[in-house]
Amino acid sequence: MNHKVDIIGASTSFGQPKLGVDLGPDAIRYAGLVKALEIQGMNVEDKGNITGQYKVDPTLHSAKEEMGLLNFEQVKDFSIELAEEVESSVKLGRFPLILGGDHSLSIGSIAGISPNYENLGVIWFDAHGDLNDSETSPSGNIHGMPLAVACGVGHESLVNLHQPGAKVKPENVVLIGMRDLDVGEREYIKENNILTFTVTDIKEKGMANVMKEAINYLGNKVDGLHLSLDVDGLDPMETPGTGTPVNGGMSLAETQLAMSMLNDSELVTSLDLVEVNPLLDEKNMTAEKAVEIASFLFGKKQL
Ligand code: 4U7
Ligand code: MN
Ligand code: MN
Ligand code: MN
Repeated sequence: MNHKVDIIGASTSFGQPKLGVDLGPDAIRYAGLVKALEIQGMNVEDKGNITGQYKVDPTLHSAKEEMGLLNFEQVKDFSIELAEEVESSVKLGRFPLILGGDHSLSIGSIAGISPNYENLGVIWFDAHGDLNDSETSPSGNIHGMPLAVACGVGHESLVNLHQPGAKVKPENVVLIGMRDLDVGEREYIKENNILTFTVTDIKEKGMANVMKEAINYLGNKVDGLHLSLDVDGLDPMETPGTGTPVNGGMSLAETQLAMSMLNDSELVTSLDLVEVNPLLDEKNMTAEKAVEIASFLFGKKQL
C-alpha cells in the first residue's frame, strides 16, 4: 500500500435529491479519519473540500435536467474539478482517498485516476450497481450512473469528461454486495459478463472466498485498482446515515475482512468512501464505520 495518502473531500449532493450528503467529508473527518490512518503509519495530507461552483442551495436542487439527468450541469462541472484534483494527487505518487458526497463523484474520481494506468481495475462495493443511464434509470439521479459512465455508457459529456472515452473495461470491474439492481443494470451485467457477488453469494460462499475470487480475477491483469465503497453496501443497522439504504446488507465484520484481504493483496491504489449523510445519521455512527473500514484497508488488524 502506498503510504502517502491525500484526503480529498468531494462535497457534493447533486447526484441525488437529499440534502446533507455534501457534509459527509467533514463528518468522516470528525470521526477521526486522519488520526486513524496515521496510527496505521500513513503520511496523510488533507487537501480540504471541493465544493464546485454551485453552493448547495435547495433551490438549485433538481431544478433543471438535461436528457433525463437531474442536476446535470452541477454534476458535470463538479466532476471536472474533482478529476483535476485527483489526477494531480496520483501524478505526485500519492494515494487519493476521496470522501463523499454522493456517488456521482466517482465520475470525476475515476476520470482523474484512469489516465495514469493502462488497465485500471475497479471494485464497486455497494448495494447498487450504479450502472444506469438516462434510459434505464428509474429516478434520473446521477448517483445511480457513475459506473456506467466510467465504462463508457451515458451522456457523452460525462463519458468524455477529463479525457475522451471509457475509463475502465467492464471485464476489469467486480461488483460486491449487490441486492438492489434495476432491470437495465441486470442486462448490462449479463451482456458484459461482469463478475458480480450479491449478498446471497457472500452469505453462501463466505466473504473470504468471495474476496479471494475477486483478487485472483483482477490481480494478474490490472496495474491499478480503485475501490469505490458506498456505505449502503453495509446493512443499514451498521450505516443508517445514507440516502438509499437497502436492508439485508453486509456486516461490519464482513467488510473489515474484505478490507484486510485487499490490504494484504497490495493491489488498491485509490479509494472513494461515499454516500455518508450526517443529516440522516445517528450520532455520526456511519462516518465512524467509514473510518473503521478505511483503517482496515490501510492495515489495521484485530490482533
Ligand atoms: B447509489 C437506483 F432506482 N438504482 O438509479 C437509481 F433504485 O450511489 C438507486 O448506489 C441508485 O446509492 C442508488 O436511482 C445510487 C434506484
Ligand atoms: Mn448504493
Ligand atoms: Mn453507489
Ligand atoms: Mn445511496
